[in-house]
Amino acid sequence: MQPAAQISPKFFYDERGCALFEQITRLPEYYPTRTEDAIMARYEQAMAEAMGPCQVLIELGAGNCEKVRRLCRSLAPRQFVGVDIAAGFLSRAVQRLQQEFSPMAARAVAADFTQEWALPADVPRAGRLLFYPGSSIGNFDPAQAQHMLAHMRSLLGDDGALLIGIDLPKPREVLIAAYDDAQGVTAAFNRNVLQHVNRVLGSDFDLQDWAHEARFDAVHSRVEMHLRALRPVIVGWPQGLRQFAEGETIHTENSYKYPLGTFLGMLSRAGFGRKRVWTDARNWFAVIHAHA
Ligand code: AVI
Repeated sequence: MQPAAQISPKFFYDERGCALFEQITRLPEYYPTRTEDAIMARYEQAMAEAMGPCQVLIELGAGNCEKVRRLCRSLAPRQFVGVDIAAGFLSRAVQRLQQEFSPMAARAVAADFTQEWALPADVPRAGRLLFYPGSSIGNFDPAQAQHMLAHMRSLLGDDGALLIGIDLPKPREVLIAAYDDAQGVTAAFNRNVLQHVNRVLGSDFDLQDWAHEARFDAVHSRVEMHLRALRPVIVGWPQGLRQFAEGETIHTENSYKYPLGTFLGMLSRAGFGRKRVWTDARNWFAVIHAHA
């Protein structure tokens, strides 16, 4: 039997994928972005007081740099560093931020978090705040997420901290609707991964052959996205052919929904000390400030 097919979710983020993800964040069903933003708005003052001064604000998975604007206003850092896999999309967003928040110096760093990555050596180590919003940590499996947290801790001096957003467990219907919206934007986002893979790896997936599927796996507390073959499909690669039976799926993404206590434990194991947590009234999302 052939091994179950998988595509890394990092292939979502070509130019079209980034634009589709922006649309997803505005969908009525996709609660994470607006819930996180409401928490950040409501507790802006309290967060700024808890965090204290910040010299260097570093956003991981910065994308369009929308989420960091509030912190640029309230913390007025000297430097901003946006880190993301989608280099072109990121550098345009960083340029806009630079214009708006001058004299803050803003720069873009392209990095793939699934590989070893580092910040440029000239980014000052003192007074760093790492900002990792949107529950993007949920797209890694728990072992990878633990490794990433330890890596983040290693980027901080004793005066540094992490501000991270995590999506919490909630009713299954809410989760499925968020990852299978009525307008089909998430379906287009999921199918677009095939177009990107065709371009990068030279395969010949036909998007018409594949249907979007969102599932909830209660055992692992994660939403899974899959692409299901609508008919028997043969896909060509430079290395050969891959046959898919009708109904066979390609697993494209996991989105873990960590219970708060579990995630706080992961932060402690990664070497983070004092933590403060802000949530919404439904306890759907948490923003955590974790001191180095
Ligand atoms: C980027 N990441 C946190 C999103 C999520 O919710 O897991 C990606 C996404 N996939 C489908 N919709 C949004």
